[in-house]
Amino acid sequence: MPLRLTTAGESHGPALTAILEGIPAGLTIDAAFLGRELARRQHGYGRGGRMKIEADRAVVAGGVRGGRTLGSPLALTIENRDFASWRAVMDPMETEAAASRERRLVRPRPGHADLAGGQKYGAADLRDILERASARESAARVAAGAVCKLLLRECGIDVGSGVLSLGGVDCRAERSFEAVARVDEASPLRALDPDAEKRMVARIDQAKAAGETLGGSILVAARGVPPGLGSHVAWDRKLDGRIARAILSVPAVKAMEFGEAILASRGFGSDAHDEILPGGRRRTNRAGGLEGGVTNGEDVVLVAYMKPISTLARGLASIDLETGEAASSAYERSDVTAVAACGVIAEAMLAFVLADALLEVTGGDRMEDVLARLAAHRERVDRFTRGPRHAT
Ligand code: EPS
Repeated sequence: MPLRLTTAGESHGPALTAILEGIPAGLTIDAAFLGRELARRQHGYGRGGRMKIEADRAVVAGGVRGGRTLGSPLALTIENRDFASWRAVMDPMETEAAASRERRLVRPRPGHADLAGGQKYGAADLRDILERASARESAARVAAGAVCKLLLRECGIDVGSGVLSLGGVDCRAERSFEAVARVDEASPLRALDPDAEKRMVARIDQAKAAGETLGGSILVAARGVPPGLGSHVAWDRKLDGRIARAILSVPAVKAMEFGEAILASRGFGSDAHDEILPGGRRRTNRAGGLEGGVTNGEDVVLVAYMKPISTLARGLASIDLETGEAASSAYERSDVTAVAACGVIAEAMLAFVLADALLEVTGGDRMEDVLARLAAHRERVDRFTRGPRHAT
């Protein structure tokens, strides 16, 4: 696994950092593209006050010179503007006791990492947990994912997403890359169906008025993926498992499926599998582009399911860890929903795993080598599939 990604940083600390190691030398880094990806993550009807404070921008602090990667680890830093208001509580070296006491979290939110993290790390102040568990961390992943997307783009691979359902309102859309490519990026929720989107907006207004939150599902797809990424030979090399791990690591995502997996589980085999046409293309893509843990050349298509955000204005039954008594869960501020943002984060994670699997096949210290080896790989697979009569 040639690519490695580590992020660091707390939600109200000074900054978020991503270290991305394994990107070959000679990849052009488009700073404007990184900025656009971060802005996409901030966008979406139903986001809370924090997104009005932040204007996420990635500062490249390592691994790039004159706009081109060097082959060394990339360091990407995103400043937390809100840190200015939180310095007394969140300064890495010196905090103020009175302010920290006032901002202490002792009433864990069901669904968040608060209680489980507190039990694990023995945190007297659950803020020690929430600050890292906050989905703010995903900004660092989106910055690193944008670099992976730039690499994939040079290789002819595009990744996109669109909201498929929100708060029980479903889009009418086929599960394909085309559906994702049609999404209006400027629309309130980046939904796959503009009519359903209007009802989703109304549903968010309703939820907000009730102090509630909402979840939903997102269609994520990649086009141009060569056959042969991942492998059937060992459980931990199967690409479906690796993608699932990355997608389920996105905050609040509790389930995912490839292609039409849930529907397929209910019917006959003949309704589940993708018949093979001469040349290797498929009649359908119900498998979502993966068979045996290996890409088959069809678009990689998956649906990620996000639970409603766990910070509810109306509160939920919980406990006060100072008294041990029953209490309502804590609330400062939150998003009503972040399904649109979740899609952008899922894209970043899919881009990371695909770039990793691609580099396994191509190897290469330099982009030039990666591209030449990828072209040779695509040609060999094509010859193989067309059969010996077409071999040159
Ligand atoms: C988020 C920043 C957070 C939350 C949200 C995601 O900012 P703050 O905690 O300052 O309001 O808005 O995180 C959650 C919903 C959560 O429950 O942790 C972001 O940048 O995406």
